[in-house]
This record gives sequence, C-alpha cells and structure tokens, in this order.
Amino acid sequence: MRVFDFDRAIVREPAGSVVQGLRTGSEPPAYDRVLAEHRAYVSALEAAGAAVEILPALPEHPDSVFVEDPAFVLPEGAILLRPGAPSRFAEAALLAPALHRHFARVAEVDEGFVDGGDILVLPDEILIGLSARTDSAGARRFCELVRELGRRARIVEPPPGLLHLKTGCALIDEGTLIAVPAMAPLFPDYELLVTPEGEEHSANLIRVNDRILMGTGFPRTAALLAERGFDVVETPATEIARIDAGLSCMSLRWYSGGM
Ligand code: CIR
Repeated sequence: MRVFDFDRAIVREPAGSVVQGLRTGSEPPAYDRVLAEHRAYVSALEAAGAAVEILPALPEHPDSVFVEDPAFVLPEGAILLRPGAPSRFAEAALLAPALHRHFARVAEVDEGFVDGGDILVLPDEILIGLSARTDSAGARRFCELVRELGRRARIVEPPPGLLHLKTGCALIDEGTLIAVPAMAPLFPDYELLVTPEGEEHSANLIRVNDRILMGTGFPRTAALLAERGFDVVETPATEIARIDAGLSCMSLRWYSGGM
C-alpha cells in the first residue's frame, strides 16, 4: 500500500458564497466557473479510482468547499483539526458527521490551530508546517494524535510567503517530491523536481493511485512529469486559485480497503 493509494474521497459542493472565500488577490472567482472546476475535479478523482462522496454546500461557510483544511484522514483513522482562520473555524464540527460515518476512530485537535493544507503525508512520516494558519500548540497536539495512530510525525518550518505547506510541494512518487525552489531545503532525503519559474502554482498537485492530477496552464511542469513517465491529468483550477486554493484542498482522500 502506497501513501497515495486511495479508494475513497470526500468533497463538498461549493456554495454560491464561495465567491467571498478568503483571498489575497483582488479578483474574486465566478461561481459558475468554480462549480465547473469542482465537477471536473470530482470526475478526475473518480477516473483515478476513488469513490467520491459529495457533501452538501454550506452557504454560510464560503471556504467550506476546501474540506482538506478542517480535517485529516488516514486509513487508520481521522483527526478533526482547528482551522486557523476565524471564518473557517466552524467547518471542522460541520465535517464531523461525515467522518464518523467512515471512520471508527475520530480524534480531535483540542488546542492551538491546524489547517490540513499544512500537512504532508510522506511514505515514512507525516510533516506539519507552521504557517499563519497552523501554530506550534496545534502542530504539537496534531503530532501526538498522529503518533497514537501509529505513524511518525514531525513539525517543519517552511519559508514564509505561502499560505500552506502544500501550497508549495507535493509527493509524486515514493521517493520524489515536486516543490517550489524555496521549499527544496525541507526535503534533503528526496529526489526533487523543482517547479519551473512562473509555474510555482503547479506544486499543489495530487498523486492519486497511478495518476497525477495537476491544474491546467503549466506546460513546462507537465513536460517534466511526462518525461519521467508520469500519467498526468490536467484539470482546471484557475478560478479556485483566485481564492488561494489548489487541487489538494478540495478533497479528503484515503484507502479504505473497500470497507
Ligand atoms: C483559505 O484561505 O482558507 C481558502 N480561501 C483557501 C484554502 C486553500 N486550502 C488549502 O490550500 N489547503
């Protein structure tokens, strides 16, 4: 079993209010285009081999489509997190019923703040990056809960300037990561593919079974991955990028073994 083998995923339908999602840029996205990107994303997950449960939209929570941030899942169990943006804090409790349906063990980070976008699962350990959304207290508690599930976990300090750890890196096979140049020093033990200049946003891609799902508009990254023999599927993510999101944020993925 590889850490990117998944047969299940949970996503949440974007609400109309997604256009008011937190953003650092000036232009909000258009709802119909976010919806189209979300539908394409669900199809790409299904085509890669995951059965996808689509949770209903939550209009009062503009960023709730980004289910990766309020929770973390492994085959061994789930952990409810404590999102670091005040407007997103309630999302964890709203995700709890879905997690209890799928997981016998659901733990909770009960202090500090942790966004799931700061959590990177590697084959032999789980990294959690400190950020404006994830603080030391939350990260320490998260590591304890992960160790209770039988995995190794460690806190890292990514360079400033990116929203989350996974904004700038992703595992693409068991020994290789893609990362923006500033994050390269975090991964001395891995072969690294560094994002070409101007294509830094390609790093928020996801490996799902034998495929890589990556946003559209990154021709040099796509070529680098294709040269190495990866099966890359491009799916549009330019509207969600307006609210600082990428492909990892829109799902929780795990291997259930058909349970
Ligand atoms: C936010 O700022 O929380 C959302 N607009 C975007 C969240 C992206 N999540 C992620 O990268 N894990």
